[in-house]
Amino acid sequence: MLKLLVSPASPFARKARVLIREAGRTAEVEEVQVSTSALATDASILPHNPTGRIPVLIRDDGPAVIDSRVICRFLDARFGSNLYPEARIWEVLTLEALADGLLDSALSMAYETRLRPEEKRFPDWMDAQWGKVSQGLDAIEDRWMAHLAGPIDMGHLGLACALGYLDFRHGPRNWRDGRPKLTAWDERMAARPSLSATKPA
Ligand SMILES: N[C@@H](CCC(=O)N[C@@H](CS)C(=O)NCC(=O)O)C(=O)O
Repeated sequence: MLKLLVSPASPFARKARVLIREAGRTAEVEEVQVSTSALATDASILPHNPTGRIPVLIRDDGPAVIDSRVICRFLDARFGSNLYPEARIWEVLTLEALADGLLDSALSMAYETRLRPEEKRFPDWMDAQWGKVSQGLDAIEDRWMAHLAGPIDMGHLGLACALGYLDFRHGPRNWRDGRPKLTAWDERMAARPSLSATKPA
């Protein structure tokens, strides 16, 4: 049995959890909840991932797999779920990387407000990180909607997880403003059972 180290709020872990549900293979992966943060690592992660980050996929047939992009690729290969179709592989990987890039910035902003003491916070850092999120969302609204109208792949799922995290941690910044196409797309995606079952909490 595969074990996936997750937390209910983690958008990177959510990508793998969504893939497992899209593939209909929940019976084959035990999701193990850990409580970890950049300042307080859950010790159970470290033997598998020395950076202390989740998600981690613990296998019974080989070494653990780390990083959501590697885990999703591994699970897709194992399940044959075809969420990385060869015919458009570079677009899929690029969109997944872009969604992860939004998440890197959004997560670092959440750490800034949730972990850093108030007197040490740096507003310019927050603005610069939100700038990256905004630029990424604008690029998607301008250039990726044709891809997003096509069959579901891991780029779509990664992006839906990133948008869900923006709502979860940065709702007041209202990412939907000025992005009607992405807003409508997100509404349709959020109704998928894989995404509604894994909403961050
Ligand atoms: N690039 C990694 C990022 C993983 C990541 O940053 N995970 C967060 C939770 S969403 C984490 O474990 N943070 C704890 C830490 O930074 O020590 C991935 O795609 O899996």
